[in-house]
Amino acid sequence: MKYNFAEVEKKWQDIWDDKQVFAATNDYSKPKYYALVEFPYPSGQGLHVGHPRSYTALDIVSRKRRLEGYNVLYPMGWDAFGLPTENFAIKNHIHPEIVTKNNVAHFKQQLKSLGLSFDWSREINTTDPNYYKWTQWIFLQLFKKGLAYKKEMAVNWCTSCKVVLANEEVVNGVCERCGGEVVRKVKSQWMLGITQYAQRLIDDLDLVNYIDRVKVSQVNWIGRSTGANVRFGTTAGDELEVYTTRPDTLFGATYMVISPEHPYIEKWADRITNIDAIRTYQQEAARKSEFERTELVKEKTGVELQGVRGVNPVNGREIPIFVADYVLTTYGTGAIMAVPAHDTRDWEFAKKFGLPIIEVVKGGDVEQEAFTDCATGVMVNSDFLTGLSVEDAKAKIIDWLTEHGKGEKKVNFKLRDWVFSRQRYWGEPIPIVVCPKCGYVPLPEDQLPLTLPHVDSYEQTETGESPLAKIDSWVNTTCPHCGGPAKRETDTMPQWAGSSWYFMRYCDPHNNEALASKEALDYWLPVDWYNGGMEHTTLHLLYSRFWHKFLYDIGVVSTPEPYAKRTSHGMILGENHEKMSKSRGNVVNPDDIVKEYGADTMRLYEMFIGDFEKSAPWNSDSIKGCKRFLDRIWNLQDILIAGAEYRPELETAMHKTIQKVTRDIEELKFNTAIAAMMALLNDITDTGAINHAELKALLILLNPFAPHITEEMWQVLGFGGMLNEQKWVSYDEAKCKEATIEVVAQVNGKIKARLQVAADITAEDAIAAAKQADAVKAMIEGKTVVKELYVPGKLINIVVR
Ligand code: ANZ
Ligand code: ZN
Repeated sequence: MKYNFAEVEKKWQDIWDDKQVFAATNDYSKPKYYALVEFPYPSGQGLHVGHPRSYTALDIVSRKRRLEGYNVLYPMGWDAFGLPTENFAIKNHIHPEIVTKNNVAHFKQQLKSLGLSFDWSREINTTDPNYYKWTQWIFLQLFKKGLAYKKEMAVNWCTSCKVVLANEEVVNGVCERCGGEVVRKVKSQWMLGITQYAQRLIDDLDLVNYIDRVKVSQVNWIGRSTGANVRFGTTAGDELEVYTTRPDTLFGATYMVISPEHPYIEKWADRITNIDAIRTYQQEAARKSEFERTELVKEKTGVELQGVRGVNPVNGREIPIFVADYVLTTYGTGAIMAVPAHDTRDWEFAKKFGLPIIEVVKGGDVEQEAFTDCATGVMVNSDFLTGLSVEDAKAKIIDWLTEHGKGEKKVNFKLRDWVFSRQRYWGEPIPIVVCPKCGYVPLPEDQLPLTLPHVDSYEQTETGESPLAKIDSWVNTTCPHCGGPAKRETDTMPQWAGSSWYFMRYCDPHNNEALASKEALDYWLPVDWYNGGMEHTTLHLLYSRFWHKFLYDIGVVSTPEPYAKRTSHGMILGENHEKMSKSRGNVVNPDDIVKEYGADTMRLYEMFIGDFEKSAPWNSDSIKGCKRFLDRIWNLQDILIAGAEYRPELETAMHKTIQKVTRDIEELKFNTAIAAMMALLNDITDTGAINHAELKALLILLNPFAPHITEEMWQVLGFGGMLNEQKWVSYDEAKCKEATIEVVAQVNGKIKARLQVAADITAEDAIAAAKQADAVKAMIEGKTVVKELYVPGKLINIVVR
């Protein structure tokens, strides 16, 4: 009887759906397990074969946990606000709501066809007003605590999307979404004060179990740096404050640099004799992205500011001040002391502009290149610092600066506050009213959700305002505070908003009184295991940790961290080892695979494709191998015999495989777990039979990977109940070891015999056994044995002369 996967898979998907088999219960007395995968953006392209890699992995974990007796929450939803849908809507004149609805329907049908055990009763959608009501509510709480504020600032402006981008959305100097040119533009923006949480976002990584590369990239992204703020004098009278990580090199400062946006340029405009040249330079800098400005390989540019000079606080020496765009306005104080002898960028700049290079740390040849090593150097040319190590000099100069009121120790972070405004339609409206008398007034909570009005066109205004600005009836409102005429904020939230707290909503998705009940949050959080792409390590993961910590601070959630464990899967590449993309024509559509081979094969294959954490190329032959394996499992029915215990000849193999699969799933080694089951199948067929106990155990082990075929066999064979209601199989540690093993016997390094010996045989017995083998006997008779040795589990070698 041939296995009809299409029929069987549909059958079980319907049964699981009807019986809500995978719905998490609200019985909070049970031990819980919360498994989470990043919810997808429902794009027009539909599911990609990369999605099921993550979803299947945690589906396996979830199914295993259910069999282990946990109340499992494995939810799914839609991160549906955002640019691609809006751009599609603009192009095709279809409301983004409809576009979203269609895309979601398509995605959902695709996910269901994979037999993923999501609890669909908890499905959420970030564009649903019942959902974004709470996104807006969180924003209001942030606002009330001063963590949401408005600020005039230079922002990244995508010239083609006509939208302000977060720094993180500018990749290699171009727009992450469209590849368009990005320039700087000053705009008033809503900001979120994530930097106030920077230290905790680093420290609390100690509380969680994240894979190392995720931890490392979070720490690097936050970019903590310690140094000092130093106040230089100027001939204009003002103090000019710089941030430096190397205050020890203060005697080597030969010039200063301020960023083109530094406010002193305006302040000193009357004194600056070359103000026109400076203004021209400012305009050029404004056209460059931050990435371009700081790129090391780019040739340094700058203009000396004529008319004002800096004064070094340690020696009163006057040095020139430059305006140069390699100094950013948004980091430190927007001004630096330049030490060309020991900083590469300063060295390049000094060489170009013919500025002096003074060595203050011995150890390199500063005429050839900057000597940046500070671990071994000794201070020179530095007055009271001379002779000290760099570390000691740092401490001493900071003391000196503090004493003289010229500076102090300072910690800085690379992390910036989060630009939270978008001049777009398809996002959550920001629930703020702008009153000419009262300023920014939060919308009263009972007026939430503030829903998106319908508009005729989704384009921004010419000046780059949100399309909401065009609807007078929506914009004009009354001030909740004074009752006078006022206007609504027309900016919307960025796509990252909805995903910053979605894992909380799953805990209690239909709640209208709170984002979720305290009881539900206390029970389910933290998420026990969260898997997602490395590309979300710095943005989504950091943003959601920040929101969670804020909500922890105001008592909404009870744990300081949202995710107890975070792992990340590798990308699935095209058959030619290149990234899958439409333009390369190497995209594999999951629907085609499911249709041709079935969902179980697709699942098994995606888990067998390679190390879960590494990228892996698609391979059509390997899919066929997985299909064959499942067909052979199906055919085990033909050799089924009675028996309620493992047969002796299979006992070790059974226990060993159970142990391996049980452990491998926990360690993300899905590929080796599958390989172990394949090996067990071979062992079984070698014996020519399988009994009930053996088949039951094998079906339970395989069920999380291939849920349809295993459930069907369980039913067909009348094993009783549904497979998903059974218990995970246990193993006996002592029985996992082989009773006998094969070792080779060598004489003078040449293999003479293969022996079956007890796995725990002593060296003495092994050597004795080898000597009994005829071929060995023949070789050593009448000779002198000069050496004998047993390599446990492998070989016996006898050296004769
Ligand atoms: C003098 C110096 C001497 C520096 C030396 C380095 C080496 P982190 O925090 O590790 O990235 N810097 C400070 N503010 C800056 C800004 N707004 N734009 C560009 N560069 C800036 O590095 C901090 C160092 O980067 C600071 O220490 C400063 O150069 C520069 F041998 O000051 B240093
Ligand atoms: Zn008012």
